[in-house]
Amino acid sequence: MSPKPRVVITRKIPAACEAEAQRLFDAVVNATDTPLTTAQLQEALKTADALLPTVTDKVTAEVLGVAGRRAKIVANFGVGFNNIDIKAAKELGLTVTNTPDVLTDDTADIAMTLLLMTARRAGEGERHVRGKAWTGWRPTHMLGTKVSGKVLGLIGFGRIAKAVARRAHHGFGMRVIFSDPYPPSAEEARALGAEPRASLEDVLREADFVSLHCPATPETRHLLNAERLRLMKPDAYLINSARGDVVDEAALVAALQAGTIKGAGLDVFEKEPVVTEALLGMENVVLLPHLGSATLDTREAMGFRALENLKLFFAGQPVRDRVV
Ligand code: 8YV
Repeated sequence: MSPKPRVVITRKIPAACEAEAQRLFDAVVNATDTPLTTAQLQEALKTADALLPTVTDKVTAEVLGVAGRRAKIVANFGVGFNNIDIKAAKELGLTVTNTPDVLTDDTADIAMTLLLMTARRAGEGERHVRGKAWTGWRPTHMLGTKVSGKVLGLIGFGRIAKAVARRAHHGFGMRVIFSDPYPPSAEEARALGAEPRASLEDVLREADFVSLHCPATPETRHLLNAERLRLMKPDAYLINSARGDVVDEAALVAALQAGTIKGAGLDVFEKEPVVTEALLGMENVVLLPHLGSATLDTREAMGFRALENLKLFFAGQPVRDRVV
């Protein structure tokens, strides 16, 4: 019997996934659960048949191009793969997979959580109660923004955006508009209660809430820059559960400080885990530590999906979620 393929798993994963990884493979888990360095990632690629990284691992061209590389597949734990240099992987003939579908609902839930929390001032209200500042109910206390009937603008209309549209339209009675370079059929959009707009700029001008759902690529880096943020209504909110790179965080801080937008709900940041200091002091901003897919059910499903890709690869079959 040939030895089991060796797989380096860069972070602690749910126990059930780790057990399955040990059963299927000669799995090495990073017991320290801290991000691996460039040298450690290179070492992993030299000594293992596969790497199972996450968003915190910078799998650069330098890492992938290490001399004496043994690994032939990188099975990312996550749907986003901006942590991996896909162009380099392609050039080197490496297979890269991700974990779509299984985290769609959870991530859509986090986008709605941020939307509701910013609109209804939930973070601020929590701090108010915990800070023992609450003196009691009054008609004008902590008034927020009504969500029902408002316009939600989705930038990108892939799996997660569609799940947000479904929740927002059918659950919260919002009007949904979107822009996407690859729009769905008119029928599919209609079923979700979503109307296409010709451009991203049109969405920004019309929406009361703008929610980002595009991948982080060189083309979408700072898609929301100072100029585009200026197109948003002064009483609109920005929600980001996609990737920090899509927003120019300094420009967002400037817009919030100048009051040209009303608030923001952020699950992702440009330099995670570092968050621009000014944001930490803003009451009209809700900040979450990249919790999009953070439920046990979904993290297990993500782990099993990454392992399924590895299993298929080592069985010589087509992987389920090929990126390249
Ligand atoms: C992941 C995410 O948990 O899957 C993604 O792209 O943003 C998160 O939900 C994280 O990125 C781990 O790779």
